[in-house]
Amino acid sequence: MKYSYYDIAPPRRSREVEGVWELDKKSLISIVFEKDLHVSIKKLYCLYRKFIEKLKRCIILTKQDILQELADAVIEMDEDIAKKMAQTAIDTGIDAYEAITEGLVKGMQIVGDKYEQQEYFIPEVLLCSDAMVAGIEVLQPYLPVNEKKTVEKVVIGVVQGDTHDIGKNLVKIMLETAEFEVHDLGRNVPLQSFVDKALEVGASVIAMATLMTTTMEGMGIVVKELEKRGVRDKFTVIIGGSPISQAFADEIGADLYATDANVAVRKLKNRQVATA
Ligand code: B12
Repeated sequence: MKYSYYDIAPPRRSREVEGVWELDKKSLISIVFEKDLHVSIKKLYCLYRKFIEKLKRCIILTKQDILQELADAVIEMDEDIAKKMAQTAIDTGIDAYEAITEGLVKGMQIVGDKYEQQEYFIPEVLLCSDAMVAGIEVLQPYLPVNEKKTVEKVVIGVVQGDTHDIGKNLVKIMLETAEFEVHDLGRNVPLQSFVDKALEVGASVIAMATLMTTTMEGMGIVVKELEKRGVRDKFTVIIGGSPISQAFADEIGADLYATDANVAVRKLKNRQVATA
């Protein structure tokens, strides 16, 4: 089990910790006065600082605490703490991918629940997502890089009508880490653009995301368009997003479906092995 000195205290904890510090500042002062010690204010301040440093070093974080702090930073919309805790995760040897999925993404899932229970609304959700992205930016350089260079190109995007792009961005990051060359069309992507871009860049994979049931059908239209243009065999079509299922992928004739970013990379890599 790895431990870290808790040098940066997130708000939730710092309130408790500051409470202790305040108490101890008072007791320190009272000792000085009770014992009638002749200590200058400067000396008193120095003693206090040293005392705090010792106290800080007594507070340790376990791996589970760090993951929880990452999740809390997202839920509490705190970009600074998300960045600091992401760095703490790295400094203490936590795997960057685990910090993303078991920390930041777990937090975002709770945000999703709060949104559905109307405890959070769109502005809050956007601030939470900013905190998640801030944490990911710190962790991304530490994601393991796949040694085997891949020449494959992927065109990725969120289908027309849908602007949810947090999950798609995660998939993009993981694909890039696995050395795929990713062409990101963004969100609310006109359906024809998937095919046009894939042909233009010579991609072998088309990855489509949606989080809305109302826009799922767009994925099927893209597959049909590939057939219509006689290029269906040139591409592996992979789809994902919370309303998507294997049954839906089968129904529209997509090649692969993945529940999360890691599974998406694994499935694409496995298929490379199969076709090599
Ligand atoms: C964040 C969020 C927003 C944010 C989006 C910010 C952004 N930049 O993305 C904001 C606040 C803007 C928003 C707006 C809206 N939202 Co919203 N939103 C959500 C929320 C709370 C979380 C989604 C999320 O980011 N999850 C975290 C990520 C990490 O998870 P994920 O996207 O599922 O991604 C994972 C997998 O699905 C997979 N994956 C994702 N993409 C891909 C792609 C591929 C190729 C593969 C293989 C895998 C894969 O990998 C990821 C994990 O590794 C969900 C509720 C929920 N519980 O999901 C509602 C939700 C998706 N929203 C919903 C709705 C209705 C809307 C609005 C229409 C609301 C409105 N009235 O205006 C608008 C959408 C407008 C539009 N046309 O797009 C509904 C959709 C309902 C439905 N079934 O159709 C949901 C389900 C909430 C609900 N229950 O009502 N939303």
